[in-house]
Amino acid sequence: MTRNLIKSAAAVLVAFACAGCSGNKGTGVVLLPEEAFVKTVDGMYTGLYTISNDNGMTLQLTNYGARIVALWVPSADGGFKDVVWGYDSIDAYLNASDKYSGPVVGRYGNRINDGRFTLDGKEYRLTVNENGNQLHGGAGGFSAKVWNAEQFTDEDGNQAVRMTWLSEDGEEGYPGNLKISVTYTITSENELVLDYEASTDKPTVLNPTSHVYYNLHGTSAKSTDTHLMTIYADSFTPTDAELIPTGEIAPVEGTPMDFRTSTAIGARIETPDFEPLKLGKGYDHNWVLDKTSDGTHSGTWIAAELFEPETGIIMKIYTDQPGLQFYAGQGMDGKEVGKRGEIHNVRSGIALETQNFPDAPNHEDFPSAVLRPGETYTQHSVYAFSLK
Ligand code: FUC
Repeated sequence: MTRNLIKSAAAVLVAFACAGCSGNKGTGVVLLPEEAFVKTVDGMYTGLYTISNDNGMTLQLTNYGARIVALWVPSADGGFKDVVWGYDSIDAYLNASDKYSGPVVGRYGNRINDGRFTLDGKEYRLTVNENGNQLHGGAGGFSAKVWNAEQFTDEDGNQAVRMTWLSEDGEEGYPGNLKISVTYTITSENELVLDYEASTDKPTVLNPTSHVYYNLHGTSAKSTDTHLMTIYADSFTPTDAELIPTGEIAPVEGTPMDFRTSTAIGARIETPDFEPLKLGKGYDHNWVLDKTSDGTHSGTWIAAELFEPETGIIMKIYTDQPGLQFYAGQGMDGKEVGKRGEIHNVRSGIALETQNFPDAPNHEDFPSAVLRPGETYTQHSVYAFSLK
């Protein structure tokens, strides 16, 4: 009798606990608490935003860097896995030595040689933050800004968060006041959709991307070397030792860069004497996407497919961008402690960034990254989750 009373009291407590779960129905989903993300940074409030679908797939975002902090997707065991790297508080993000865990990066994702480019005959000097080059829009780029966030339900009934930022003329050296928004949507098909939109009042260059470290094991305690990957690309852009493209477009055929058929990430990553892997200390390159459709997701092509046999989780990436940066996490050193107390060991999270080619503003034969007044920049990228 007493035991039953205790049991029903526990049931009531669980029911109350779930009333605060933002509609989350996923078994085993452990939400980060909103309080841990409340702070004032640069005079703006940071917060945590949670959206989900009826299947229980759940996304948590903070507006600091318009950043993904958790993404719970179904796994083959009937539960859910959080497939992104991250930390459990805003303070941990502010103090992290790796600034690129989950944010939108820009204005220019990846590198701009020597931190300079010429547009309409005028040279622009950017801030530099890596070997005299600019990486991911500079130290004060999009990933370091507190964006405005608005949570809403879209016309299809999907939960969404729109992040907006006004990047002022001269920010990190870029011309033009640039208005940008990135909308994150979780669909009923277990897709995470990112829609970018931007406009400027002066000619400028732009290449925003989502810089998330994925691990389909659902824990950074396990290496991503076991993930099987397909990249739909016949060629890639080789780089110099500072990872700046040489301008060459090289075929992947016959090299460890060939992911046209599903291959374990760890299978060839340490291939000796293959120059691009030596320079990158592993995979850290831009693949030139084939732009072929698999018949789904109109207006995009399939960029990559990632699969982890242990959890059965598949992630397919669709985009309308010409390139995909695949970085295998070789810079991780095991010093950072993330969510659930997990250590971020070497190659325990991979970045797959839909993008224009690195340093395109300095290569006439790369796709143009120029945005002019009156034009609208858009990007549509989909991360579709399923099980095998
Ligand atoms: C990727 C890489 C870089 C860098 C960064 C954090 O985009 O291209 O080398 O380490 O992420």
